[in-house]
Amino acid sequence: MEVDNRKNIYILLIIGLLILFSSNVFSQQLTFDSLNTFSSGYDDFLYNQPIKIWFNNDLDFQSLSSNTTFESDKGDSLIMRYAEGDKYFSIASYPENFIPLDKITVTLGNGITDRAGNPLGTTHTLEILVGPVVYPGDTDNNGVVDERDILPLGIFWQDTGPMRPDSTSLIWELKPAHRWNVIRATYADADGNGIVEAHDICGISDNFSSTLTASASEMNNIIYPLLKQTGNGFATQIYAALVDCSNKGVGKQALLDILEPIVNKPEIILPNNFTLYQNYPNPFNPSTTIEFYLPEESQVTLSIYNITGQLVTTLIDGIRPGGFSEVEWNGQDLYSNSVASGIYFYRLQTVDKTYSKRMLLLK
Ligand SMILES: [Ca+2]
Ligand SMILES: [Ca+2]
Repeated sequence: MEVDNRKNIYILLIIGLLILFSSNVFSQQLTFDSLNTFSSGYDDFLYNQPIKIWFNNDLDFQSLSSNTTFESDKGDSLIMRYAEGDKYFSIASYPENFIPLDKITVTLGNGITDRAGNPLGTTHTLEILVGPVVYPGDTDNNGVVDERDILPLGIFWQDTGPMRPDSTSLIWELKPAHRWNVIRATYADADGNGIVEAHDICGISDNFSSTLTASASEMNNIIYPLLKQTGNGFATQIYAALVDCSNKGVGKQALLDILEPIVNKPEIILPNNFTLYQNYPNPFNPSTTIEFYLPEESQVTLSIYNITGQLVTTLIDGIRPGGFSEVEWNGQDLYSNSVASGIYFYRLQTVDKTYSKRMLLLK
């Protein structure tokens, strides 16, 4: 009899505990958990997948939609998606992909509750970066694959970063990528294997445009920094890798022709004198790059003038090291106003000499 009574007490106790749990007496505060995604370990999101925002409990979606805001820096159309009984909701881009390198800001208001009515309590602001996309071989990310794309291989030679999800494919299509520390290095990894090395030359070779567009002076600007950065070994290695690349179109032969003289004759003949090169692109809109060569460290001024000889802006006024230098002009005057279409002159002034060239801004 006494045993039966004790058994009944235990059963009542268990039922009581079950009631307590089911009425949420012990349920937790709602907390934001993580941006728990496919890309864990990286500080950005791929542009073609939704951003998932996780909590510790199932969400009350009515409270969610009225307490959450989200916006995009680059003009992405954003939509919120959720499903009943989930601990997360998603932010996706409408219609399909985020704009590369966009910043999405999501604010989780303190009025969000879980399905048991527990509030979030504090507000969270999440800034989420979207990753870049890479066209294999366009290592300077200017939309064209040409000999200029060799240069980033030299600049970022042996740099490492996250592999692309579709690593090693060189097919000419947008490839989602994770950002490297230096964003420009992301594009230099043409094959997406996580290191800038000799095989990346094949991305340039496979997707080479049919036109060689760099002038001889620009070639100096491609070759010289390559050697300065890495020595002749760089050229030898990418030349050897290039020999093994597939032979698509004119790219492989064009690149072999460019690299052959470097491999066989490592001494590059540098200009003896101050040299001011033609800007590129030209005509341009809205910005263009001006390059010059100084045989030694020099005091220089580089200014832009309009057709009537009035000063538009000064881009450089100071001491520059010997070697090649470049500066970009964004088509703005001293007061950050965009200037009108027309002919402009750029003038490089050293202590005892002046050089000038003209260029065309075409809007
Ligand atoms: Ca390019
Ligand atoms: Ca690579």
